[in-house]
Amino acid sequence: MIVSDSTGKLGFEEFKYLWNNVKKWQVIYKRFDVDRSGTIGCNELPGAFQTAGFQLNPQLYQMIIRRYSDEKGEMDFDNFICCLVRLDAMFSECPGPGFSLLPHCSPFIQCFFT
Ligand SMILES: [Ca+2]
Repeated sequence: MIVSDSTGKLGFEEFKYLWNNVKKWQVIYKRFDVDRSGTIGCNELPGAFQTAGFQLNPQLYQMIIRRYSDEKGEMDFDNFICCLVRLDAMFSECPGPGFSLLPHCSPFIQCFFT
C-alpha cells in the first residue's frame, strides 16, 4: 500500500515509492503512446500495463477502460497514473502472480473499477 501507516498521511518513504513509480510509469506511457496522440488507446494499454508489471485478464482491461478512459477508449496521463497506483495497491494486497490466477480476488478487484 502507498499509505502504509495508520495515520492516513503520506510519509516520506511512501512518497519516495510513489514518486519512483510515477517516473517509471511516465517512461512507459511515452513509449507505448505509439501514435504520439498524447493518450494511451485501448490497443496500446495492454503492452503498457504488462511492461509496468501488471498481467491482467481481458475482463479487467474492459473494466479499466470503462472506468479510466474517455468515450473513444483513450486514457490520458493522469488517469493512467491513477489506475496504476490503484493496481499497485491491489497487487500488494492480493499476493500472487496475477489477477487472472486469483479468482477469489475478483469481487475485491471489481469494486475498485465499477
Ligand atoms: Ca496513443
